Amino acid sequence: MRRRYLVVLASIVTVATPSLFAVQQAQATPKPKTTTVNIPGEDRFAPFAVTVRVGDKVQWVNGDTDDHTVVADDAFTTAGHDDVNHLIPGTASTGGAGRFSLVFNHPGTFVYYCRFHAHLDAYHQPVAPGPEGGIQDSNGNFGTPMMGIVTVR
Ligand SMILES: [Cu+2]
Repeated sequence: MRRRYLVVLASIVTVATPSLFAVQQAQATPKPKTTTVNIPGEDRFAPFAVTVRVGDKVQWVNGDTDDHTVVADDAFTTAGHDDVNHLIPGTASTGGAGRFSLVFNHPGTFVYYCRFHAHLDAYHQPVAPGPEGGIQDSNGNFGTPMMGIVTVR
């Protein structure tokens, strides 16, 4: 009687164990997602800030007629992809929206800007280029650099 009980118990453990591991693995590694940052028909990234998980992809889609860039040489960039300097052609160049994507493999902050419509100042902060191509508000100020932030958790 006792021996039969042990055999039944061993069978349950053998059958149940693999499915328990499968459930734990599914929870530990969620399927990677793609988050899109659009460039509308003006000099900005929309949305300005996105938050993704480790392993996710961020895709930039340039729907503007002008070319734009994704540049990251910022001292505060910690999520990888330092020294990115990538041109994303506008619709006037290629007839369709240019695309560029990066996969983020560790947590941190990815601060980026467009080198045509912003640059870094002496403190590594993105600033608008001014009359040469900045976004001028109704008061005549060039205060909005074309930049964005990806936070990777
Ligand atoms: Cu730009």
